[in-house]
Amino acid sequence: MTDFSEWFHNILEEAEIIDIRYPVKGMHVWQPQGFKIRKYTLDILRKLLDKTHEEVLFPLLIPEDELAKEAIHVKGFEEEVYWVTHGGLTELNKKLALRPTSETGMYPMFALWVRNHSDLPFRFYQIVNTFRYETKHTRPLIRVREITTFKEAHTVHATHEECEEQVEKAVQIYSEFFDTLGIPYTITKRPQWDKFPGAEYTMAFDTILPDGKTLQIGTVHNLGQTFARTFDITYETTEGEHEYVYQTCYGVSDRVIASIIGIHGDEKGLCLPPAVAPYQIVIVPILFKKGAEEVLEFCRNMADNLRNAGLRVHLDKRDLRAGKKFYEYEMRGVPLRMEIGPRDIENKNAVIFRRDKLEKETISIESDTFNEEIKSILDDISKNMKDKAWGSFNRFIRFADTIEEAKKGIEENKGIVSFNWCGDEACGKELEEKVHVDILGIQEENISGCNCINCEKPAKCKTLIAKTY
Ligand code: A5A
Ligand code: MG
Ligand code: ZN
Repeated sequence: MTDFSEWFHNILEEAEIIDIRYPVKGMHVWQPQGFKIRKYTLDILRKLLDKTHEEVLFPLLIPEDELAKEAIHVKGFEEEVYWVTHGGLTELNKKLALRPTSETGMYPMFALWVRNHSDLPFRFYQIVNTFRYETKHTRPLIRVREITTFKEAHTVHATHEECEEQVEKAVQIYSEFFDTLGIPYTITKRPQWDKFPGAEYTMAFDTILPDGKTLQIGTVHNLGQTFARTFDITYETTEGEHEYVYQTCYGVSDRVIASIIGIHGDEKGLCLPPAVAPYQIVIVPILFKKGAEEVLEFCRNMADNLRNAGLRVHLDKRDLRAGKKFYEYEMRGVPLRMEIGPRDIENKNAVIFRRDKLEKETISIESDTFNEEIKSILDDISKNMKDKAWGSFNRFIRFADTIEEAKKGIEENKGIVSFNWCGDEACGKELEEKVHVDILGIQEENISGCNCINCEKPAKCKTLIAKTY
């Protein structure tokens, strides 16, 4: 992959994931193939969240006065908010914001819902579109102005301690989510000056795309009592006193789908993890004039059989050269292809082709455990894709002892450089300038016995930098 950006744009178009020709900057159309990948990705996320969360749905519009209430929060988003100012020809006396995120839409309602300690804790999430008037270069799925797949969770607790535990739990949920998708990541604490507006602290997940630039794919925020105080969210304790609640929120977006596509793809196109592939298996019948009907009948039975075992199977009966079909399914990233011709049926064999390894293999179709074997091959594909992705990811990470080494690491190896740092804002910003990078965050706190790579004062933490999307 010589130019990742070009590859990414081409594959979105060729595989019919997203059409970027929609005439509003930063807003794109999900096509059927893309929509399916998105749907299966969300199915995984919903399944993980539904164990401990409940799904809700809030309105898109937030009144100006609610959005403005939390001063730090609104300051962080003011340049990115889209406004609705008119209803038809009538100017609204209260402007309405398209949510850039939903804290200020949800929390006035939370204030009504939380009454006493028995109402707590609660954990809600919603999957919605949010709007951000991004000024940095927009890119499909990566930096969009309509985030079409914004999953935001919001939790409310009685104690600060419970909030910290919730942050840990959220980090675990996202780790499991990315693991299922085979997406590698780092988990760091964002520098204080770059945390989510209104948060006490922010934990970030970053992955690395094939060009060596990092992409923030998820964040978990401990909001402390900031919003509880602003929106007056209180509960009555057993002693009859009124206390402010503690809150967390965490979110992921379309960037997860960008990562699935970008990280697993190759020169031949998409390579989809079985968990999200629209078709996990495609069966291509190899037809000759003689015996074509038998072959088709055999393939139909096999497809039904695999579908009954819970797999997503497509039987491609089109009158096209097999080679043309192979090319298409490789480009579309179908994890497993089966080729079945008259000779295979005779020999009770099928030729399978693994998209991850680009290798053919002959398997027996006779055995009682055929479906199970296919499932275990799909599992092996998932595992192999994950291992491969982590391998490339780890090659992108270097440790640096000096600023020169850090610069060299970023220039030559791309990816992430880790180093010891004092943790001071002024030093951090100077370092970002010197190396032309962003600080992703702190990976390890409370280290001692070494010095800051930049100012040489005692180092307090191990930190990661990279060129970022
Ligand atoms: N309410 C909290 C959860 C929140 O809004 N956090 S956030 O601002 O950090 O956004 C959550 C995630 O959305 C980010 O980690 C990032 O992965 C993604 N994101 C943010 N801006 C985006 C954009 N313009 N396009 C695509 N994804 C975006
Ligand atoms: Mg932003
Ligand atoms: Zn320093």
